[in-house]
Amino acid sequence: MASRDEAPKLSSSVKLVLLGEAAVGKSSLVLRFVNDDFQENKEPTIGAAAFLTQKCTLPSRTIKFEIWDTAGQERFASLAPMYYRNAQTALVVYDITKPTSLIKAKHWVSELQRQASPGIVIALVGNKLDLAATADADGGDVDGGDGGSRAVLTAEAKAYADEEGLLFYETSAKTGENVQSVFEAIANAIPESTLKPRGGAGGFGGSGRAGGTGGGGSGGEGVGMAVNLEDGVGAKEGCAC
Ligand SMILES: Nc1nc2c(ncn2[C@@H]2O[C@H](COP(=O)(O)OP(=O)(O)OP(=O)(O)O)[C@@H](O)[C@H]2O)c(=O)[nH]1
Ligand SMILES: [Mg+2]
Repeated sequence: MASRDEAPKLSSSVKLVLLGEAAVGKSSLVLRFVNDDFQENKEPTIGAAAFLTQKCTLPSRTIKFEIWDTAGQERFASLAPMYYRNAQTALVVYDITKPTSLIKAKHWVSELQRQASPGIVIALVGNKLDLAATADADGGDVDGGDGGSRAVLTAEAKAYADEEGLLFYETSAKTGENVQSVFEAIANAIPESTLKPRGGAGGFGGSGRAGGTGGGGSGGEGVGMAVNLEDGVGAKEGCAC
């Protein structure tokens, strides 16, 4: 009889894509998750997507996330399918201070439901929770200050997420609140049947080539460049998951 206790931990790579309106904090969430860092004036992602990896060690499995952080600006939207096509999981991010960003997030969710892999695990993430001010999750009284307060109710977004069968979290890349929890929840939610053994990185057109189409005439700024922090400062053994 095989001993369950001695069964090797499942170790797999998981392709994760971040989608959402510009400036909702996708890159900031990744920066917090991978480097435990935050930048107040983070520059927009330009061209296509950035690529980073991060390991997440759970009691039952080790997941190496291959993270594709897409550019939210509308002019890059047509590039997104090449990142979500093979993704096993997607973080669809909105900004809790911007209702239009939730509308955009819903568009991404329905596009994923129509066009991504059938078993894709989708998490809806309301970011910038630190700006929620004093408005309560279901009270919803926006304090009308300097644009820095909640404008999307937790209950509204949660109800939508429940309806669509999405994971749901509110996060702050700035303070780090709930950021690890999102990735941990995703790591737990990926069905074992879709986990592939480690070593099969790539996909998305191979070799991390991002974008490719001539969106970036002005050059520089990492246009179409895949950045893999695994070999550099970004890689961490395990995460707080
Ligand atoms: N207060 C606050 N600001 C945040 C948070 N997350 C991101 N920001 C700020 O919001 C701005 C946009 O963040 P990014 O991470 O670049 O947003 P993005 O979604 O990657 O934007 P694109 O790359 O253009 O799609 C930056 O100035 C960040 O510092 C957060 O949780 N709280
Ligand atoms: Mg970005």
